[in-house]
Amino acid sequence: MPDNRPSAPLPSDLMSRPTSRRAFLSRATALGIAIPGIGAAFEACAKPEPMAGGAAGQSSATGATHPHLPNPDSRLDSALKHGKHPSSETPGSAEGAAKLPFHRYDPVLPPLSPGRVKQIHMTVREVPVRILPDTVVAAWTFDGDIPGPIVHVRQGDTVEFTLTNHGTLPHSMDFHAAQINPKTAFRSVAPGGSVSYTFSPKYAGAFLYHCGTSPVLMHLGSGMFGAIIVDPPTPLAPAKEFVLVQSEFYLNEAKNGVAAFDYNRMLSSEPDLTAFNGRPSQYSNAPIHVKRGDRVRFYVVVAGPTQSCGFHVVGEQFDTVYLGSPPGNAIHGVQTFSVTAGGGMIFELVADVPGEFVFVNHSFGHGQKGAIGTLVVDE
Ligand SMILES: [Cu+2]
Repeated sequence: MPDNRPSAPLPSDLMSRPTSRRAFLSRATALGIAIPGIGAAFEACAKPEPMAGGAAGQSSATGATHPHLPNPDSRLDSALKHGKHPSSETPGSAEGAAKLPFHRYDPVLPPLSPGRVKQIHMTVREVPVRILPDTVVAAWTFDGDIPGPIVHVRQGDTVEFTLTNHGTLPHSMDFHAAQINPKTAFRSVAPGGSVSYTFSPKYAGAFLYHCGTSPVLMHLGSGMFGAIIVDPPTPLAPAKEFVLVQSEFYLNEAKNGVAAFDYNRMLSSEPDLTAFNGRPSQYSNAPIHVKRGDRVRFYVVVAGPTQSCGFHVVGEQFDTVYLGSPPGNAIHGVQTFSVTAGGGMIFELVADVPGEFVFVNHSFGHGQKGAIGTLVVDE
């Protein structure tokens, strides 16, 4: 039988797109869109101003030079001024890049820790990340990787969260699993400072977390995102569970072996690369393995910053897709379902046929750019 699997893209093919980039820039210039104001991303970030009102009882800031930064709010994106051309290049963002090893991001959902109070401490780090054997990006991260760590809690748990900023710009944390006043909890914290808040997830599901500092597009698009998985009170059926966070890469030409994220390119919505868990095609090269008869559960979270994911498994069908909080909101017998940017859904299949099954963003432009992998069902 012919092998009809989509092939993994070649990094070299994807990274050299001078024609399309030039075409984009000239088109953008002709249309007079967006390009002028983009620059002040860093001005908006770097010049904190006093915020009216204090922190609510649920959250606090410590150690920051400027404890009350402007509320991270995407509306501020429109307030960008003329000037610089922002990229993710910051003082530490290329340090040690040459010796940085490539590692596969483990997609396995970590087990629930005991206890109903979950203390989570993340650090902001502006560091290089090797996303392909031959490609290093200047990233803004939670805990030094793209995506940040997978958080696993249960509905109704008390999540005591602290973010400490070891970067050079203000950053923040927005948990989509929280219902909390964003103006206080999700506010930006200055370099050297921390912000803490407590929330209790009201719904089960697969949720995004991300930096919400203005411009959100730049922070989210430079690597500051991850997944928080919330279990329902009654556990779902036993399964092999995997978390896939889809994201896009909009990169400058590499300088000294490190490519910075480019805000102008992010506005184009035409990424160079896409990926599940921060490395294009990593699960094509090192597949995910399960055994025949396993129930397989994918928690698919889409960080974007802009594109959605039509999640599909070639040669399989989902027996259940939870559109919202499980165990409700289930649909059955599904071929493909779209998870929008900023969303998350749970996809289940029963691996009763052995073989190699490609999972992919069936919006195939993005699949071809790296949002693709292989599930191997062993006998
Ligand atoms: Cu940030």
